[in-house]
Amino acid sequence: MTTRNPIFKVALIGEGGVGKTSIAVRYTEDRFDQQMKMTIGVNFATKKVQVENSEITLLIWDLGGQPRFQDVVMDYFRGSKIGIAVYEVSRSFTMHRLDDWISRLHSSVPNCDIFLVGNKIDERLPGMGVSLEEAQEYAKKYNAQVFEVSAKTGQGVPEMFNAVGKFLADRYVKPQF
Ligand SMILES: Nc1nc2c(ncn2[C@@H]2O[C@H](COP(=O)(O)OP(=O)(O)O)[C@@H](O)[C@H]2O)c(=O)[nH]1
Ligand SMILES: [Mg+2]
Repeated sequence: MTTRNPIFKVALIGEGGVGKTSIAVRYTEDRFDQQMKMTIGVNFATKKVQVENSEITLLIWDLGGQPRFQDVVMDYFRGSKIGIAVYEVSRSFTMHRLDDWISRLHSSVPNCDIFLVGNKIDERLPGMGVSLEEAQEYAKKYNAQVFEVSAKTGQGVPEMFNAVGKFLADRYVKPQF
């Protein structure tokens, strides 16, 4: 069978400070930086994901989340296949602010699928912030899968991106006959 290596654009979205850049860096470089610099504009990273018999490449767009950059980032959504919508599990407003980010993404790419990702689980205090159940309830309106991760420890990060890869392969990579 011919092996193809399709490339899919994946956009990280969410408030500044929730850990979008840290998640991308953890996944693509397997490191963590406690003093991550604020993202200005957009960063790119690529990584290959093996999904059963096919290898796909994720082109990860990491957009600056600061309000004054929002006009700039609009155009960058174009062509995204998945929006990874990131919130911080200890700060529930960062999850609710995702409505805004997702509607912006959808105004550019109406059918873009959403993954909901709660970051910084290493800092979670019992009974505080967003529970997994609350996130799953919130995710329903976007038909989104939910993952909880820590860019700091790496917990859940490869599993989340593997699920993204599997989702893309199931949806877009058809056997060639
Ligand atoms: N404790 C903890 N801190 C994190 C985690 N991910 C990111 N951070 C910190 O949160 C801050 C913002 O991270 P950054 O990746 O720049 O967020 P972004 O603005 O969404 O790209 C930085 O100081 C990171 O070191 C995590 O999983 N756990
Ligand atoms: Mg950033």
